[in-house]
Amino acid sequence: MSAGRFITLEGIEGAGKSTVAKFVAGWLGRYALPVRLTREPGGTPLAERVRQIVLERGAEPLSAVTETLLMFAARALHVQNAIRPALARGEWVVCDRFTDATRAYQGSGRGVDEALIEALAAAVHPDLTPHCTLLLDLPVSVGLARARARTGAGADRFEAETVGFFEKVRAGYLALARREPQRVHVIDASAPLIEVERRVVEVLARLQPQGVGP
Ligand code: T5A
Repeated sequence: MSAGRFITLEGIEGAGKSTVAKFVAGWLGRYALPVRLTREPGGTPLAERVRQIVLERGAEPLSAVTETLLMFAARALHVQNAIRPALARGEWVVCDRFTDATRAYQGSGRGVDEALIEALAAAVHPDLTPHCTLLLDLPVSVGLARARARTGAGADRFEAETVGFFEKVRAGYLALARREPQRVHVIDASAPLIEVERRVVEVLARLQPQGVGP
């Protein structure tokens, strides 16, 4: 059995993560690799329930720290009950967002202490870091226009945030990519989808196990 890989997709709303995640899963599937496509927050029945709590625009306020704890509560369920078992079976896990999203949204966007985020990451997924992160980067105005065209008036708690918030999130993501260039690959997501997919294949090809190629 060949070893699985853990691939994550990151970026602001409307960057194309879900679209590209499906493309990645399909591309890997062409080489008969076992693939698990998943997302955060969510990815298991209980974690999906936490997702509903954290995304809904309810009456009760949710502080930035509470939001962070809920993200990691969902992540703990996801890692324990889905990601680690899949990797142990040799599957390639393709995950739409992971801890970099907490670093960018709760850390850079909301100002939650980086030390708290890293302590929670170390507790929830010690020894688990994505092999490869595809950071789909594009101007905030373009991402929000795409996301809003799709969701219309039904925006969730994050989609209802200001442009200034998403500028901070985007800057946080780009800072992560500068810090970890071997893992985090920046892809221009404002390009036509076919061009984005071409760049993604270029990056994935470097991860290939023996016998797998573009
Ligand atoms: N969150 C999450 C945190 O704050 N902290 C955390 O730790 C985690 C894990 C939910 C929210 O939770 C927050 C961040 C989020 O606000 P989510 O479900 O991933 O996370 O929500 P969104 O980012 O809102 O997902 P979206 O569906 O809006 O964005 P995607 O997945 O990036 O975009 P996608 O693929 O749905 O594409 C959007 C539209 O653009 C088109 C697609 O066809 C679609 O219509 N599109 C393109 N059009 C032109 N050119 C391209 N290259 C295109 N690529 C896609």
